[in-house]
Amino acid sequence: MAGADPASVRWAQSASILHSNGDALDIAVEGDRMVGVRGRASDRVNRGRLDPKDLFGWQANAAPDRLTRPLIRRDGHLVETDWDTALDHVAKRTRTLLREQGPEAIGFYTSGQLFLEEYYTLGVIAHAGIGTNHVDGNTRLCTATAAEALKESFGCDGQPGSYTDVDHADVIALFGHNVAETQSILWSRILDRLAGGDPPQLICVDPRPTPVAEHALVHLAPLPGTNVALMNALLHEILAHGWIDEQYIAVHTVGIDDLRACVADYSPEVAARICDVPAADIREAARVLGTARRLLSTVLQGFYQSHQATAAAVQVNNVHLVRGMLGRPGCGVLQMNGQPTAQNTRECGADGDIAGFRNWANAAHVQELADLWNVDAGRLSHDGPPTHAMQLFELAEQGSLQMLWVSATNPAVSLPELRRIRSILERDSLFLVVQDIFLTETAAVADVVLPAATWGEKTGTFTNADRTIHLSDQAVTPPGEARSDLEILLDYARRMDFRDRDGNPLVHWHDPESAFRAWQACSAGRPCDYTGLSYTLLRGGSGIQWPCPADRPEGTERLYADGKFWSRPDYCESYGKDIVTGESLGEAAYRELNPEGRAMIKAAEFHPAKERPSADFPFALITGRTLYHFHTRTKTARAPQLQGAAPQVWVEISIADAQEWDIAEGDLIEVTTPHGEIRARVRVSRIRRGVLFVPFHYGYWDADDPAHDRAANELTPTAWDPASKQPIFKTGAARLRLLERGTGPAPAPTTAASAPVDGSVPPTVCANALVVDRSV
Ligand SMILES: Nc1nc2c(c(=O)[nH]1)N[C@H]1C(S)=C(S)[C@@H](COP(=O)(O)OP(=O)(O)OC[C@H]3O[C@@H](n4cnc5c(=O)[nH]c(N)nc54)[C@H](O)[C@@H]3O)O[C@H]1N2
Ligand SMILES: Nc1nc2c(c(=O)[nH]1)N[C@H]1C(S)=C(S)[C@@H](COP(=O)(O)OP(=O)(O)OC[C@H]3O[C@@H](n4cnc5c(=O)[nH]c(N)nc54)[C@H](O)[C@@H]3O)O[C@H]1N2
Ligand SMILES: [Mo]
Repeated sequence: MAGADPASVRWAQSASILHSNGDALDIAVEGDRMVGVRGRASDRVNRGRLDPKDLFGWQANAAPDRLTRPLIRRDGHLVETDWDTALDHVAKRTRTLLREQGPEAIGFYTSGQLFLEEYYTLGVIAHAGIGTNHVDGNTRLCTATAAEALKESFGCDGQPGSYTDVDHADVIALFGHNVAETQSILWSRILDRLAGGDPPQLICVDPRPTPVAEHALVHLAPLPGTNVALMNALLHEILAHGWIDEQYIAVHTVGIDDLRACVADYSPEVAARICDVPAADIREAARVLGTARRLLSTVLQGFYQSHQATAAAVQVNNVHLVRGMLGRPGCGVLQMNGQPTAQNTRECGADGDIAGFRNWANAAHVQELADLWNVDAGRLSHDGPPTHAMQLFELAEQGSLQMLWVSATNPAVSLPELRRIRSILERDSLFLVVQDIFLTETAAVADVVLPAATWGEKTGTFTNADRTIHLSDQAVTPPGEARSDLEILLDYARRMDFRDRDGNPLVHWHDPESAFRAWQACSAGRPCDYTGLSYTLLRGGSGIQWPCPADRPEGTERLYADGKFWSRPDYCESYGKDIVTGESLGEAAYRELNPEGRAMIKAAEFHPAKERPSADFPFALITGRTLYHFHTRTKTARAPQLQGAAPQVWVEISIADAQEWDIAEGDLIEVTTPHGEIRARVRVSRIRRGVLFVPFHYGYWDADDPAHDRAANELTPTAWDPASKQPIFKTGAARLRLLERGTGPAPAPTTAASAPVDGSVPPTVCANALVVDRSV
């Protein structure tokens, strides 16, 4: 808040929008300008702490290149226009397509970064207004596997654990989760425990030397794509030693015999060969997991975006089920979220689910929604779940999807195999609407660009990874003519004149609070029950964890404390799938498997990935994040402290591989896969041998460097997990070629998993003094 006069500052309540941790903060406002942020000490999640992205990222709101007017494509160029022209054009195209092709010509691709009220409105417009099943979010790239793993094990989405489990656990196991860089405040909470009187033991499963790995008692660094083999060996050891809760298994679960039979074949030696991890380390990790008294596990993209994603994530749930470690302090599973509001996309049915964790395959659930919205159930029923993102793009490629409305996501950088994605987005047969705050790589090829007001400029609620709901108040006026995503959707609904069965407006709310109330009605009686909440309750104190039914407005800390699951056949969100093939089970099979609504132990054999290192492509390629940037950097590149700390793409390589290939810190290399190539400077790090890591933050819409040769997704394959349909960003094969010797170190941070082995690289500084430029 440097530069501001404390006396003239007012504070607006909010929470972080740059990760899923849900760190509560207040935005400082002077006049009508943001001048800083401070953590909210009263909040259960962060107790006042903030991470670097939160401390500096808000500056992007005031970037001079914000979109301030709608744009429309004329004669091949995007030109400024007014809202009436832009939205009438969109509404007219919608009506023409509905008349000539039907609802399935229209699709929506949204985000994990809007607010709950916006997703609910979008879901109602798409499903009940248009009647299309083509609705998904970038949550497909992010937490589709989290949701799927929860449905497969517990019958329903919903995080069993709570962040307070960190305070009680004696073992914390992190599976493919670099929490130190991606949820730094949760990591601070773990560091507090490590520095305290009764420190927990950490288990880390990650091929990179993350800060978590450095603090771990056991660090397992498997070859990418082999998580299932490793998990099966851990379960093999746990079962073989009888480190299980027989009573819990007998009373609360089904499926233990299948698991026993399956993991019998996965001795630590077998897994050691597949994963290239010492068998002794697997034994030691299994002992720690098996003898923990209070075990907390977290799972994230190292599992969700790797080969056999759902199958691997479900095995973590299995560890907790066989050990009876759920619903008690310190005993939790967090199938993590990544984006700040991903949980809400899922709850509201703006992704591949329907609203309120209802089951699309259960006619009674579809009827409930039809009754609530007062529309014909026939409009909402389909013979499959909502279309997944990769399929949306495939339909556009084939030409049957002719209008795609993209909100708050940048697929031209974040989807796999970008060469193909670009060609789809640029197709003449696709009418592309992009709703964003900047002219991104995706917006640049749109037919209509709608300028959104964002976090801090609009009011709404969102829910973090441990089910904590926060209110985010409007702090300042949006720039120019930018409008909140909710206002844009409401205006579109008015222009489309969507009506219910009685001829009344289908979307009958008019602002955030009335949208929230509409959602509350939809959530009533479902697991994500919000009926006990209100904006008033959420204002002033701490965030609150759902379920919050009317008789429990203080919320619920842990799920399944009573050993009862939301998995009864009539109530569950999904009838489940074969977690290896992805085939749906169907109602009859589910009723037979789980008539009483218990937790389900589901086993999975390991199968090797299709794309893996070979003579032509000798390295395993993985991609991911760094501490200082958020995704495609539309916000963090506009905060000088963050951009300065990680200004340009790099590629991490192990010491042994660097020696073998005669490559040194700072050299420029070309990385090639069967799908494309990029150029990047080399960071020699302690990453495991045989693996290259490239951060995916660096797109190609950059005035200083507009080339298509640095985005990690030039390299990734069009491939997804059969059960969750989440794209596989973390199991590929690559080769490299030296282009030019370096003259200095790679532009990679020294402070985290990308730390150099070369001690002479100057340390990364993320300036902590902040100067507000008052001249703008
Ligand atoms: N700083 C920062 N924080 C963020 C974000 C951001 O962009 N920047 N984004 C947010 C979002 S949306 C998300 S989804 C989360 C993601 O948070 P994380 O999942 O923690 O981040 P990633 O870097 O994608 O991947 C985590 C780790 O997976 C490991 N990994 C790769 N392949 C494998 C494998 O096959 N097996 C195993 N066991 N591990 C593997 C990588 O080495 C990496 O360290 O972060 C959130 N927080
Ligand atoms: N190779 C590789 N690819 C990956 C991943 C990986 O690990 N490796 N991770 C995947 C994951 S987990 C994720 S979550 C995705 C993220 O991928 P994206 O969603 O494409 O990334 P973002 O940069 O967060 O894009 C969000 C967009 O929304 C805009 N925006 C921000 N706030 C608002 C708002 O309030 N309203 C509107 N309308 N727009 C707004 C931003 O300017 C930005 O353009 O990437 C995925 N892609
Ligand atoms: Mo994500």
